[in-house]
Amino acid sequence: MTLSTMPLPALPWLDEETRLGRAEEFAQQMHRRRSVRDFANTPVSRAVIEACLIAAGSAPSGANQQPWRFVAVQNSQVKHRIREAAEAEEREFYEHRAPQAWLQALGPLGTDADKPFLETAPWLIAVFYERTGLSADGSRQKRYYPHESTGIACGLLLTALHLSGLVTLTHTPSPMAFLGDILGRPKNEMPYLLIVTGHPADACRVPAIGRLALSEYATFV
Ligand code: IYR
Repeated sequence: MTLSTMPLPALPWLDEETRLGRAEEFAQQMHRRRSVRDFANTPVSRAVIEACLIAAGSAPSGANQQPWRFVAVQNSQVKHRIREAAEAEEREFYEHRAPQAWLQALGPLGTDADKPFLETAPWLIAVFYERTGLSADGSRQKRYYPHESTGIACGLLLTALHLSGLVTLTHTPSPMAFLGDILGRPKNEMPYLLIVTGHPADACRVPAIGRLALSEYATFV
């Protein structure tokens, strides 16, 4: 196959002070992101969700296969069905499936099987990854690094939502097969994550938990 190329889209050349200033300001903004479980029912426009999804679609992916698929749910009946199914799985998890050590690790977050935010928040974004794709001749084609690629796209999506002034929860009811059933997704798509987004409730509080210092998670050689 012949390689077709194009010029790299222009990037600004920043002086060191501006570059460092931007990097530090961005880091500060991102450290204000918190997972939120207490949402207001204030609406958020579809245009904002679309713009954030367009940002997510810029993620790098294995062999540029772009295996991520997003279903943005605003419909109350669909949100209700997702809540019912997620809470059924969560009750099973908290009451039977979760090992003691896992429940202990979750202690500081104060989570339980009740997920009212799945109906209160204006948008639920169900994320799927393609395990295989359909090629032009109708045959099934393997996807490369679909989890990693979709994870990066989700990181960009969370960033875009945060910078748009919204809060998010990365929710992983487990197992999540019900998402594909409720949303009528094809069998080659695997559920990956449920991102809850909207505005925080008035006087919303979050667990007082910390973040690692740079030296604890980064090494320079
Ligand atoms: N899915 C459950 C449990 C849970 C698991 C992890 I790992 C968390 O970081 C938070 C919760 C729930 O949503 O309650």
